[in-house]
Amino acid sequence: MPFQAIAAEPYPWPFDGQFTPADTALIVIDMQTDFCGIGGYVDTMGYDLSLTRAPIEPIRRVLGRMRALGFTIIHTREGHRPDLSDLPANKRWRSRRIGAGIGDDGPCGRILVRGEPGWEIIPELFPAAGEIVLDKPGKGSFCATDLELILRTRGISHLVLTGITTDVCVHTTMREANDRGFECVLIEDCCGATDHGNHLAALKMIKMQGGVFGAVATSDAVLAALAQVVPVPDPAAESSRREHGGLPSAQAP
Ligand code: C5J
Repeated sequence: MPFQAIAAEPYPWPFDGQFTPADTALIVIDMQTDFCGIGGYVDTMGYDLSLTRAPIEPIRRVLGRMRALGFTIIHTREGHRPDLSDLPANKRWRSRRIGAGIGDDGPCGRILVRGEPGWEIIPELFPAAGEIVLDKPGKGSFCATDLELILRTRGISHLVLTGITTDVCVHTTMREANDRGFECVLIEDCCGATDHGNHLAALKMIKMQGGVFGAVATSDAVLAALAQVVPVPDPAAESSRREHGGLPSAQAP
């Protein structure tokens, strides 16, 4: 079931004209309480939660549609082992400087630690049974995870990226994916950053050099593309058309 290209910038996505549930995955990055919930990591750092909560509803719509159409859905969670053995010292040191030490106690449990309430994916976007949930210790989804193996095993070559934050985990993942040859589109209203200027700059960076990391689309454009199915040629009708000099068989003399 192929879908026509999505209206996107700087080119209609994907570059090869069509995408299907068999070759395309939706990635929902780090929609965790720590990044968009009251008392989480981002809130503790003092950022405006409305910026990282803005994509919840657009993601819900795109996720619902792609889920119903049978696309591979992958959710990621940034977080560390409870013993912090995968937490680099510099990451912890920097987070403590801004008053939200990773691994330290906060209103939603230990900040960015696996299994803690703040680390959970928010209820609005909770994964459905059978969807892939990927735990990552870093910003990129390919670093120290089995994401690439999962994508190659499933024959996925195209990625639709959503989540938070645009300029950190989403951008890092898009860059990692692009370098590995995956054809990527980021859905701009399905992403948000702790600084709106950084969100806009991150979108601009993708679109330079003819789409240096891929393309940028809106959720409306994705949903419009998903509403239109490209007809798959019927081999029997095709051979009948050829036999009757190009006329569809119903009209053949
Ligand atoms: C950050 C993320 N911003 N998910 N993580 O630290 O973007």
